[in-house]
Parts: sequence; structure tokens; C-alpha cells
Amino acid sequence: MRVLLIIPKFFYPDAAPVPELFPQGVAYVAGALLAAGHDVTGCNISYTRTKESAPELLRRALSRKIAAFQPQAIALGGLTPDYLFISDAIMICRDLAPDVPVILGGGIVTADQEFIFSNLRPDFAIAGEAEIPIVELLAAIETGGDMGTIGGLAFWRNGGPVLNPARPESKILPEYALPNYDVLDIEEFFQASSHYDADSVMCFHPRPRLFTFSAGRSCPFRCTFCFHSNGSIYKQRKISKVLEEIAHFKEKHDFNCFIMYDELFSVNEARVREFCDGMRALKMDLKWTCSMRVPDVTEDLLRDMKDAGCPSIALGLESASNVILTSMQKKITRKQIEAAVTAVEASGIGLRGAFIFGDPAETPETMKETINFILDNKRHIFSLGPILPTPGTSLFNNALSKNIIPSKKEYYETLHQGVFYNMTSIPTDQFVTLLRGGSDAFSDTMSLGHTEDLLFLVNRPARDLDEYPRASIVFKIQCPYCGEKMDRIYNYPKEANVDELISSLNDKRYLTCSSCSRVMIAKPGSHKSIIVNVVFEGRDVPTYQSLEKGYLDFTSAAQKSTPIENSR
Ligand code: B12
Ligand code: SF4
Repeated sequence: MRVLLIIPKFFYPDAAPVPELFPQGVAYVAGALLAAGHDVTGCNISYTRTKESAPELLRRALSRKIAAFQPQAIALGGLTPDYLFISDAIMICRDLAPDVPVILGGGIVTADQEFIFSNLRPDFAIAGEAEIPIVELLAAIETGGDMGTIGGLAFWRNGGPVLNPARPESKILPEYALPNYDVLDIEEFFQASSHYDADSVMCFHPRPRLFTFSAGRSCPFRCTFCFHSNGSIYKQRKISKVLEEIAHFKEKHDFNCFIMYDELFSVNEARVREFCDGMRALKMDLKWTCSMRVPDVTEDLLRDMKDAGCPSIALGLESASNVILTSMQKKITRKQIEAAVTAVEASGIGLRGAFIFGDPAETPETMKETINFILDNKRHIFSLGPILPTPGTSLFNNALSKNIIPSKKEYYETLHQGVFYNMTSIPTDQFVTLLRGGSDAFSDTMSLGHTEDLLFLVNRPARDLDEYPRASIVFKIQCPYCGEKMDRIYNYPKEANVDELISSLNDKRYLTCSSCSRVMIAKPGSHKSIIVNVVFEGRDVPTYQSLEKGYLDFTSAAQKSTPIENSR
């Protein structure tokens, strides 16, 4: 069958391109469909720059694809916040191709299948891992087979929804067909990405081509705010298979860095060591990163990982208060967090730590405790944000039962607006002030403490950007800690205009030293200079072209503060 796969656009209905991390799940679905002999094409508007609204862009892209490809099935999937995108996409598909069956999948279905199926009304909705059921479903559609035997499928019978029981899960992750990225415009992702993420995540590559892999799915823990879109059983792959896949895609897509997408990569130390040995044996000069759990972090393991190409890790730290960690069922303590941070520093690896505020047990005191911890450890990249209760979590169910989320439908329909649900007994104003204050204090102290004040100097471009397929901004940096000199390049798509390029520099930027992994925050409006060159890559000239002299300083540039936009 001809199957059209639609990838949701992050932050829809905002039309701005979002070259975020590439969604891997839909690439697995594409791989499974191709392996089963189907003809597959993708529709991905995430990187398109346009003056249209996002719904207009989506309609135009879908009508072009549907007219050209004449799909016999349309499949789309995403996460809970993709509700609005999925709702619009289904409506447009119904309009343009009323007889083509629509299949929905991904975390949004797994977390809340009955509600999503009944409200968005696709023809079919698959909960959990979709590689096997989607192939079974297409076979049943083609042959008129029995839908009732397909595990995890929702379908309509006599006008009512039928939800089949979930497919049994095993502890070994099956070796599904390799994900396929060709049909999903991965090259456009490489080209479009400004790699802001790559810089804060991966920290090192002058021109990153960022790829993703998974060595396991789900997680053995049950933190109250977290959901497992791939089922409840923690499933691992053989490391040898993961390494084979890395070598295969290196050859095919020539990426130079990658993220292990596993919820938790570090549950089993021996496995991580095996992976490190394998990465060294591959000799591919690849940088990579992963998420670890605090108790798994030791200095020796981190040194091994760094040696195998991992310059930086992510840790879900969540809170520095034991009361909150217990309430979240995080099964870690502040003491363990402190030990992990010490191990990180001793090993010289980079750290991105996430803190989330707003657990029901949160008080002004616990918030301050966490903020003070962050300020005391401001040598790392930390993110501070409010908790979003998502379906499938105990936090969401509690918020629903306490009427903090008064209407599920409204919850879904307004998610893209960044609504804040206050699950604490702290007044919302006070909560917002404390969190914003902590976030600002963190950035400000970081900047002053670690960069000794920086000034962006931008070499103004000599010619019109339209003449070039691609433009870049280059930060020429000398690390204030170890003295290493490095270029940091941000790529911009062809259509970006000069003002856009320059105004994008007004954001504070995390720059992480490629040698010592320590963090500098480059903030406009201070004194010491970083040279920033805007350069162009010519159509026929693979190297950078020269620049016109003339500097623009950002001494008076406005700074952004941390938004918590809408609150309830
Ligand atoms: C990488 C990642 C991201 C990336 C890319 C997201 C993406 N679309 O893949 C970014 C950084 C953008 C991201 C953002 C967010 N993420 Co995220 N993210 C992940 C992460 C770490 C890996 C995803 C992944 O590739 N998994 C591996 C693949 C193979 O699994 P999969 O995507 O689930 O795909 C399978 C099935 O779901 C299904 N499927 C998927 N797509 C499709 C499509 C079709 C047509 C079909 C039929 C089936 C299907 O089949 C796939 C193969 O079996 C997961 C954790 C994890 N390890 O899963 C969290 C996770 C998916 N994220 C989560 C959340 C909450 C978020 C945010 C809301 C966080 C926030 N508060 O901002 C945002 C939402 C972004 C948005 N869409 O607006 C939750 C999802 C909860 C939910 N109810 O949906 C997860 C599970 C983390 C967690 N444990 O809480 N995320
Ligand atoms: S937060 Fe981390 S440890 Fe907790 S359930 Fe989610 S993935 Fe597992």
C-alpha cells in the first residue's frame, strides 16, 4: 500500500521552523512499513520557512503530497502536546482524501487511547510500540481481515469505539527493521537546524549533524510526573546490535554526533561499559550523549564514557529537596545528587541537569532550597521549569481528580499555549515569581561568574544572504577556564535575512568548552569580547567566504526573561 506518514510540527500553530531533535519513533514506523513492502512517503513541515500561517502551510503541504502520492493510508503520530496539530491534520486529510483511512499512534495515544480516539476520531489508533501492529493493520485493511486480534488497536465497530487489549511485552526489545529517515527529510533537518540544541546538548561540534539511537525503551522506575510511551516494561537491546546500527547510519547519513534517546541509558553499568568499548572499537570519531540516573553516576564510569566520545551527560535531578524527591517517587536523595555532581566535576564531563518545580508537596521553602542548590552549583547547564502534568502519569490523574485540570478537552486544546497548572498550595503569583527569580539569578550569576562579561561583536555580512544556499554565525571563543580557542558555528537556512540572523544573537547562549566541558553563558550587553562572524557558504564554494569588516555591538540589546506565560 502507499502510506503517507505525517510528522507533527513542534510548537504548532506557531509557523516558525523548529529544527528540534528528530522524532525517532516515526522513523521506526517508516522502517517497519518499508520492510513489509509498502511504499512510504513523509510529510514534514517542521523546517519550512513561510509567511503563511502554520495551518495554511500544513494544508498546502498535505494537498501537494496527497495529490502527488495518492496515498491508500495516512498515518500520523506524536506526543500529547501535538494534539492541535494532529486534530488539524486529520481534519485536512478528511477534506482532501475522505476515503483514505487515517491511523494515529505515538505517546498521545498510548497515554490516553480512549479519549484521544473518541475525540480526534481517526479510523484507527495504535497504543504503544507500533512496528508490528501497523503492519498487521494494513494487511487487515487490504484483505478485510479481523481488526479484533491486533494488540493495542482501537477501531470503530457499529459506530462505537473498540479497544483491543495491549500486546504482551517482553524484556528483550525485538530487533525491528532499522528506522528509515530518507522518507522523512532527515537531510532537510541537518540543513535547517541552527543546532542551538546541539550546542547546549552536545557542546562541541563545529558543524554538527545530529543523529539519534535507542538501546532500550521504557524505564524500570515510576516517577509521578513521567510517562513511558513505549509500554511499562523496561526493554533492552543487545549492545552489539546498537553498534551495528550506528556504523550503518554513519555510512548512510554521515552524522558526526548522536543522542541515545533511551529514557535511562545507565541502568546497567556493565552495558554502558560494553557500549563504551564498542564505541572505541568503531574508531569513528563520533561524539554522543545520553541520560543517566543519579545513583548510577560514578567518576570512573564517567571517565570511561568521556574517553569513548561522550563529552556531556543529562541527569534528571528534579529537586534538591528530599521532601520533594520523595513525593515524586524519584528514589534518589539530595546526598546522591551532590555525590553525582562531585563525580561529574572530578571526571571533567559536561552536565545538563533538569530541575522541575511544582510537585504537589512543593512549598516556598523547598523551592528556595532547590534554587540555592542550583546557584551553588552554577558551573553546569541547568534548566528550571514548571512541571507539566501529562496524561498517563499519577500527577495528571491527581490534578484531574482535584479539578486543577477542570476539563480534559480544554487541557488538550490549550496545551500548545504553555498553560501552567498549579498543583501546589503556593499561590500562583508567588510560585511564578520564585521560579522566574531563580531562573534569572541562575543565568545572571552564571554569566558574571563564568565569562567575566562578554560582548558580541558581529561582522556584518557583506552581501545579500539570498545569494547563498546557507549562512552561518561563527562565535570565536577562548574558554575562560582552560584557554582553548574554538569556533562555534550556527547554521541558518537560506531564507533567513540578515536582521533575523543578528537578532537571534540577542539570546543568552550556552557555550560549552570542547576541551574542558565547562559552561560559559555568553550574554549580550557586557564587556569582554567574543568575535562573531556571519559567513556564507557559496553554492559552488564549499569553504567559508570572507567577510566585510564592520562590527555591531549588542551592548544595549534587550534580554529575554524566562516566561511562564499563561497561568491558572
Ligand atoms: C527525543 C524526545 C523528545 C524530542 C523529540 C520528540 C519526538 N517527537 O520524538 C523533543 C525534545 C522535541 C521532545 C519534546 C517533548 N517531550 Co519528549 N521525549 C523524547 C524521548 C527522550 C525519546 C523519544 C523517542 O524517540 N523514543 C523512541 C521511539 C522509538 O519511541 P516513540 O517515539 O514512542 O515511538 C514509538 C511509538 O510511540 C509509536 N509511534 C511514534 N510515532 C508514531 C507515528 C505513527 C504514525 C504511529 C502509528 C506510531 C507511532 O511507534 C513508535 C515505534 O514503536 C522520549 C522518551 C523516550 N525514550 O521515549 C520523551 C517523551 C516522548 N517526551 C515526552 C514529553 C512529555 C515531552 C514534552 C512535552 C516535554 C515538555 N514538557 O516540553 C515535549 C513535547 C514536544 C512537542 N511535541 O510539543 C514524554 C511523552 C509523554 C506523552 N504523553 O506524550 C516522553 C515519553 C518522556 C517521558 N518519559 O515523560 N521530546
Ligand atoms: S523520570 Fe527518569 S527514572 Fe523516573 S520514570 Fe522517568 S525515565 Fe524513569
